[in-house]
Order: sequence, then structure tokens, then C-alpha cells
Amino acid sequence: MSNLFNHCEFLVSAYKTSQLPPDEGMEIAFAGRSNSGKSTTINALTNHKGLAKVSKTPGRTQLFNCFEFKPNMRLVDLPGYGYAKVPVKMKKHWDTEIDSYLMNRESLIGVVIIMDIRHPMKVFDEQMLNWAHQSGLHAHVLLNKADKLNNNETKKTLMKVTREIAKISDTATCQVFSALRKTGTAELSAVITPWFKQAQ
Ligand SMILES: Nc1nc2c(ncn2[C@@H]2O[C@H](COP(=O)(O)OP(=O)(O)O)[C@@H](O)[C@H]2O)c(=O)[nH]1
Ligand SMILES: [Mg+2]
Repeated sequence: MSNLFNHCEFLVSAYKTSQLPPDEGMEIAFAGRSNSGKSTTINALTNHKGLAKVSKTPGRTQLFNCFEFKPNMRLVDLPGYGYAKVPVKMKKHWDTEIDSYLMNRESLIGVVIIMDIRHPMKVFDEQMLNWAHQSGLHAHVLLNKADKLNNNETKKTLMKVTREIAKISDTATCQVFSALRKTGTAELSAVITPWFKQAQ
């Protein structure tokens, strides 16, 4: 299946926001807890296995990874939040850098928030939704790893999370996803493609 994101290339990995590409054009960020499947999702969306590194050891690949699919249009794989086993000092560094990115990045137009469908709407996920709403940014939630639940459980979770999201934002959207099986990539692409078109 072809979409806007099919010709995506790796741009840069940044340890600090100052190492990010120039703050021009448009970008969307993929946010979520460590191990929720951010990198696998970028690979599924771009149909490019191995583009974003999928971590075997959760919490290790803590960088802003930037990919470009059109001149000055980017996908940004954010460092994962909430991984308990990283040292406090490293956590502080990332809290500061992610905050600074979210607060200051002019080219950021929206966030895709990736949750493990078995553990949705953790504190930081809610904070991210609240923040996106207050900042007037697009937000779309992926309930990832849906291959781990049966249809009934999946539907129930989708309904529950959709209700919870509606309490926070009247524009944020939510869908079921499996980055592993690539189910839901067409829907994801259909939601985020207009974000880039509207912002132009
Ligand atoms: N079963 C299942 N596993 C997944 C899915 N998406 C990602 N994973 C696995 O979850 C782990 C973390 O994925 P990764 O993309 O590195 O997560 P990140 O830390 O959020 O970037 C890897 O072992 C992936 O293979 C999915 O849809 N289903
Ligand atoms: Mg990752």
C-alpha cells in the first residue's frame, strides 16, 4: 500500500534538542512509553523495515530519531518515557529534553501517542493528551499490540479509551493498531496525512 510516508529517510539522531534538524517545515512526533512500539509503528507506516531501530532492551535507545519523507516534512521518534530501569540522571535529562522539545518546537504540528492496548492511558499518556489539547496540536492515539487481545477485549478497550479521551479533548482521535501485523496503517495514514495538508 502506498502512502505519503513511503519514501522516508533517516535524517539524524539527537541526544539534545539543539542537535535536531533546523526548526523549519512541519513534523509530527511519535510519543509513548518505552516499549509501546513507537519505532515499530514508524517502520510499519513507512513500509520500511529497519528504518527506526526496534529495541530489544527497553529504554536503551534514548534519542530523538528524525526521518524525512518530503523536503522539510518529518516524523520524529521521541525517546520513550516511563521506563523504570534507567538511572535517575538519565531520566532527568530526558524529561528536560522532551519538555523543551514540546514547548519550543515551532514545526511540531501533531503527536501520535502510542499505547500498549493492554495498559492504556497511563499518567504520562494523559498528560501528553492534555498538553496537545491545550497547545492546539493534533493528537491521535494508537492502541498498539492489538494482536495480543481478542476481538471482544479490543472493542471494549477502544470504547473505554475513546470515552476517556473525549473528556480531555474534542478533537483527539483513537484507533486500534498492530505495528507487528501492520493492521491499522491505512487508517493511521488517513488520519495524519491531512495534518500536513492543513498546516501548509
Ligand atoms: N505483539 C506485538 N509486539 C509489538 C508490536 N509493536 C511492537 N512490538 C514489540 O514491542 C517491542 C518494543 O517495540 P519498539 O518499537 O522498539 O518500542 P519503542 O520503545 O516504543 O520504540 C519490540 O519487541 C517489538 O517487536 C505489536 O503491534 N504487537
Ligand atoms: Mg524506539
